[in-house]
Amino acid sequence: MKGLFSIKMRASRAGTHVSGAERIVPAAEAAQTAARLVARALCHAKGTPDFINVKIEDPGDILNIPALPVETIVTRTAAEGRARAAELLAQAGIERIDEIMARFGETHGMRGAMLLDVDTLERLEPDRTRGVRATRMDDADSAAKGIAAKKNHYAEAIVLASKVQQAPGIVGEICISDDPDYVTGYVATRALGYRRITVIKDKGDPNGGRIFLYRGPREQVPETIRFLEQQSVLVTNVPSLETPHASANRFDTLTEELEDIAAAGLARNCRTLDSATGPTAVMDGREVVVLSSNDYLDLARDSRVTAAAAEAARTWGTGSGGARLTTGTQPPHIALERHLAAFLRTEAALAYATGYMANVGVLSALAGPGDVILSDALNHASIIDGCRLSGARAIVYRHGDLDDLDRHLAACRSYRRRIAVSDGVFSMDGDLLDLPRFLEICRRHNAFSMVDEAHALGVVGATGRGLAEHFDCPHPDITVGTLSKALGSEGGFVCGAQTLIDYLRNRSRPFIFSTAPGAPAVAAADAALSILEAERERVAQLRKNVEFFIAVLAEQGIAVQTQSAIIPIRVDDERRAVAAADELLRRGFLIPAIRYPTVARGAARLRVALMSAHTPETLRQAATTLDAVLRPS
Ligand code: WAQ
Ligand code: MG
Repeated sequence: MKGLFSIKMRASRAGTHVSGAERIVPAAEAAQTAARLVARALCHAKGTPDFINVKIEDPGDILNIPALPVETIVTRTAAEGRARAAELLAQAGIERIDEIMARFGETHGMRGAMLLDVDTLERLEPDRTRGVRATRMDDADSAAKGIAAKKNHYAEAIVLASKVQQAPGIVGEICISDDPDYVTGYVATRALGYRRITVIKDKGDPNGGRIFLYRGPREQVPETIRFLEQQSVLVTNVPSLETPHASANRFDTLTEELEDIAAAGLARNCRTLDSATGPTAVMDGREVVVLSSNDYLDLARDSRVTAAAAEAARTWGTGSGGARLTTGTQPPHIALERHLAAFLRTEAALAYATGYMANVGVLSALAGPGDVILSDALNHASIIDGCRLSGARAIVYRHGDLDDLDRHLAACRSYRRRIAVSDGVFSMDGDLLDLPRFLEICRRHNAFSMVDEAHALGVVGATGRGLAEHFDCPHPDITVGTLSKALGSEGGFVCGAQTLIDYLRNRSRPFIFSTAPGAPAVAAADAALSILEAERERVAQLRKNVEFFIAVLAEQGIAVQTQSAIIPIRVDDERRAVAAADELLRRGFLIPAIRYPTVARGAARLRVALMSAHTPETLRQAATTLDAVLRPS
């Protein structure tokens, strides 16, 4: 006895084996190791045991042996894995391989291994139900590696396999786990070492086993078994796997995550609409009512807008071919920026390729370490990402709670720049920022005020000029907007003081390093803006539609609220929301389910967005259909 203990744990429930493990550790670590093994047994995936046996004993003579060298063979299917295993055995001079592999039909449910004569294919183990169990072995560095803490298939298998190949007469081993979730197995021989085969069985298959391959005289078999069962062995220099996921194909972690997403009812896919999207569109060969487009004023297919895009394509080309600061600026870009600034009555404007990039571009340029951004809890993802990218301190204040904003700003005097940022119309709830109050607080704390008016432009305010018009108050320091919603095109922009715009042109990386939006998109937005200015009845009609729809929903007993054209209908449960959206689509209404992570978990909703072009009949039908689909059956 050299101050070492052999510790064996086995756990069962109702007489059936649940888990087992063993260690050889210095006396000083025996108590802790035993406790860890018990803890591990108590939280085993197969269930809680009703019996745990821990045996702590003198290990007797200990043989130190080196670990087999390890190599990983990546396979994608069980069939491929077994074929590779067979090839390896052939390399090791073993014949009748197909017959040997077929013996795995007999190993299911065995606690130990089959001991098979490779030449005669006779089973040599005295107890064929149990098999031969290799025990009394450990990684010489197990304590240092913390192996006892949880089941580690590889760590245990490499120790076992290294010991087994030292047994007299053993010429190889094949192992397939009986863990339904563990598809990696191995083939081991002294010459080849330990060859891990990443996929050797199908996921979900509870059948596995071990076959120890023996070649030698019968008289030696008892000594082989004694060695496997009695000889204590410490395995030195066990190679560690490069990564925790080395057993898997590198795409497996992606597949697993996708499976988790799907299981939670959160899988996402793109639907194809086979027509221009207006108040109706063609999907899968039939017409559906679209109640979810942000083309609020139906300008994306307006002939004047599409003509402007076509004309710009002919004149300026479809792509700008360069960043704005190199060769990408053309007259349409300048014209649009002037037009936007004039529309919002600010000094200047700057176009971005998308609204997302405008938010990220402003925040990451304006704020950095030493600055602070105060952001509403329900701000759009692009604002959140802008906060992250900036490296500034980000403080999230409670949604719509401007007292909270005020308090936080009061505590942030020591920062170089303070930026308060909010959606103007909150994109998932349709509610409005109290802009006058927001501006007053920002002014008092000398903080930049920044508002994203993506869902406000063309919708909020008598002529669609957004929150400042609605509240009859000044604009924030920074207005972010989009060309992709009410303006029916694509792209984003920032409006504000000339100094701000000059600064962004020099500092905003999404602006500097993106190819300029193409002239067709830019000209389309410009033309749409002219229509918005000329036809203010579109904005009025949209507002009428919202009021009408809320009224007909109320007739159905569905109470909703909005201050914009976004109307959330709360369903809460993710799967129920998806089922409702599917059923609505079946009935010809396209209203998407909005789920985590776009909104909080358990706050799933159907999100209606109205257009000026929806007719009262359509809206009434939509309300009755929503009622039919959502009414608890
Ligand atoms: N001695 C002999 N046979 C055993 C022993 C043992 N100590 N323990 C298990 N077996 C037999 C038994 O029949 C099981 O059904 C079968 O082996 C599989 O056991 O590098 O987890 O514990 O990532 O499920 C391979 C690791 C993991 C591959 C194998 O085996 C890698 C595994 P399991
Ligand atoms: Mg197992």
